[in-house]
Amino acid sequence: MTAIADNINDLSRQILAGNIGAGARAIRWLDDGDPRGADVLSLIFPHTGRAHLIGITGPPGAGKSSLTNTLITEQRRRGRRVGVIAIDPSSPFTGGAILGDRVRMAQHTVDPDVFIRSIGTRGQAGGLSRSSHDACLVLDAMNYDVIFVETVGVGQDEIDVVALAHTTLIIGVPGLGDEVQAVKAGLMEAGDIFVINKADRDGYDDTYRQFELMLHLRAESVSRNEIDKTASAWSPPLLRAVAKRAEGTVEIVDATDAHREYLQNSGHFVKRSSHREREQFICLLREAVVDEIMEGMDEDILNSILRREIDPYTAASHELARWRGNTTS
Ligand SMILES: Nc1nc2c(ncn2[C@@H]2O[C@H](COP(=O)(O)OP(=O)(O)OP(=O)(O)O)[C@@H](O)[C@H]2O)c(=O)[nH]1
Ligand SMILES: [Mg+2]
Repeated sequence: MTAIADNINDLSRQILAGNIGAGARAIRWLDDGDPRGADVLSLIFPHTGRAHLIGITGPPGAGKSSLTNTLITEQRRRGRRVGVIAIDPSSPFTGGAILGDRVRMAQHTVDPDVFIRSIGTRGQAGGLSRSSHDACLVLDAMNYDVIFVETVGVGQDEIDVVALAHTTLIIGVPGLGDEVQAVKAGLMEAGDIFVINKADRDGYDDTYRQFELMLHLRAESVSRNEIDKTASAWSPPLLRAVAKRAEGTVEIVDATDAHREYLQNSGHFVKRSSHREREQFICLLREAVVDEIMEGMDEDILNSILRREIDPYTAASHELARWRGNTTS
């Protein structure tokens, strides 16, 4: 085994050759905000854009990791190399969920064609989508064919992450009244494929009917919206699964494959990819500009706002004008 390179040129070459240690190092640099991470990214970026990104989300404990585990097996059976990014939104330090993921996907950790990474959010706003986007790029450069991104569908940040994938899987489970409501509110729009897991549990039929109804309502509102006709050409399937017995796995992979084909044939694969890159670019730009403005900001301006001497809109445009003056002089 070759040693993992310290310099960015060699490390990038190792990443492109699929070296797992090299990929892990780059992801860590990017996660830590180490500038070497961005340098590596600039070298590997031209070699990305090929992988099929599949987001998996749903309520806590819905069986997302168990399902991902069976999906990896089926993807491997179809000859594909698989990357997994598991996001732990709640506890970047304790890593409780991360440990659970490791256990549930343990059988794949010895397979050189499967790479599983867990990433935390480190608390910063927007950090979640940035770290997961960066990690996806590294895995993409390592030539993984399919990349699963697992996140708990509880907050807007998490929904944003999976909504940026090419294909978004929403996982529901029987008997969770409130969670179904949550799914209704935030996740229905984002889903390309819906799966009701734990179909061995009581209440499956009721949950199935609820989802069916929600999908029906969604389809109606889509067909009324004539703006994006091609988007309505895909009608999201509703599937059943028992992840702990690997039931429904083949059908789910058939569906993600069909969705990929649909995206490619309709030009939406490229569209979704560019939307993703655009979001990332704007996010980075916004962060950099705000940092720079804040750095030179007059502390008193905040006090002036608090004293009602100046309103926040005027204060913001003053600060922007000051920054512009500094950058153009
Ligand atoms: N009865 C039943 N239990 C299941 C099924 N799939 C998963 N479980 C169990 O549900 C629990 C949670 O599974 P996970 O795969 O960790 O769920 P998760 O959605 O990844 O959980 P978080 O990442 O913590 O939100 C575990 O105890 C699993 O064994 C299923 O199909 N049927
Ligand atoms: Mg999990």
